[in-house]
Amino acid sequence: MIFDYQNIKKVDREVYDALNKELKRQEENIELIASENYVSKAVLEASGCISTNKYAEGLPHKRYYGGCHNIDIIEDLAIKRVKEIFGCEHANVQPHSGSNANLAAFLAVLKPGDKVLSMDLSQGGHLSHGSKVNISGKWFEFHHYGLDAETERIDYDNVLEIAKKVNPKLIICGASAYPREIDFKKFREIADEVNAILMADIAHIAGLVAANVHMSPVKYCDIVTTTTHKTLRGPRGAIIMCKEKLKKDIDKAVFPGLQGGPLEHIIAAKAICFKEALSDDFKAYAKNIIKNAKVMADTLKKEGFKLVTDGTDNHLILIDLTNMNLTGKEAEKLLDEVKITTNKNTIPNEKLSPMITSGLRIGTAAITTRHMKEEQAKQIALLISDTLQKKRDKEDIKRDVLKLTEKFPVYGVDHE
Ligand code: DSN
Repeated sequence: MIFDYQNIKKVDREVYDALNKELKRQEENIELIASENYVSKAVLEASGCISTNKYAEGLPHKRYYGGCHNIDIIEDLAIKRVKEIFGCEHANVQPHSGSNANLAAFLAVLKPGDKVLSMDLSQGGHLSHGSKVNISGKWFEFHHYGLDAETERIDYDNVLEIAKKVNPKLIICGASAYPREIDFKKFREIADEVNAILMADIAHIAGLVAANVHMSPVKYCDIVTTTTHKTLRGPRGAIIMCKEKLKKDIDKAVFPGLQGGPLEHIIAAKAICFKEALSDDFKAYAKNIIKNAKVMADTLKKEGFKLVTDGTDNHLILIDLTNMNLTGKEAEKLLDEVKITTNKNTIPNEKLSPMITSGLRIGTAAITTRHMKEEQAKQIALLISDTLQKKRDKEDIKRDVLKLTEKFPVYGVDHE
């Protein structure tokens, strides 16, 4: 039994107790962290399966270890399914994480000191896209584009202007906190004008792209990286897709360039996630993620909240709290107290530190997995409003949260 943990209980009571508490938290809380989701029981089972025992350095059928024939079947399936979902020419399913996938992509096409253009972290970009505290920012010369001050959207003319000035070897499109559709075709045109390689990091929107409810970057980009655990709803990990011409460089960069043995149990879980993502159910799921986000955004606006870009096209909403006399840190804490889980986030032209922030990021991937629909999305937005605008007693709100999550179980199993 997947949540039985009887063996863990026998060996390690402390870990067992913490796992049970975490199971209870995941069932009871409303999960709104835009980068989180709940995997299926099949994906969960594979994540803890016997493939964890196997070394399989190399690629299917070209390994540095014996006994890999069963592992090869699974990794072949994962690669085949990625190609089917996204229509890419080549896929490597071994990166342990999104940051590793990005670093491997850099290793494949850049030399230390090369120039790269990406979205600024404080405007919605990602740490591994050249932040000074990350290896990417230390080893490469990163330049950044931001958002238009008025619309808070990507200004493609401005990106082109910066690209012409900087002349980067690589341009990265893709973000961690951008609520609007990204136009990958426009990025291709910009990259072509300055003769740059184009890479998309679609970690946040991969599930939406897989279900064809967001424009796909695959046709336009030389390299596409993504984590597998956000809207794609797979295990914690990542993949890299690329054009045939970069296949060898990407594969060599992942191993032996950056990683050793692939996590074959996680690759099994990825293979299952990709099978799930090919289903009609998943397509309906991705549509519902967006519907729920739109209802939540509209309700929050009616309740007086300012949203970055005034709404959303995808799974996430970025609330600008500057008119609420609240910081992101305070809002996150208030919501935590009523069992609604979110994260503080910088907003465009942020005045506060990343540990405080003026924004709050929320996303609908996880609530949609537990089959919540527009009615519940609206209810959750009202619960957020009640909490942050202190309209009702906290204990009262918490009771409503518990009632709601009880009606929409995640795994539907008892915890101690
Ligand atoms: N840390 C992830 C997020 O929350 O967006 C990105 O990797």
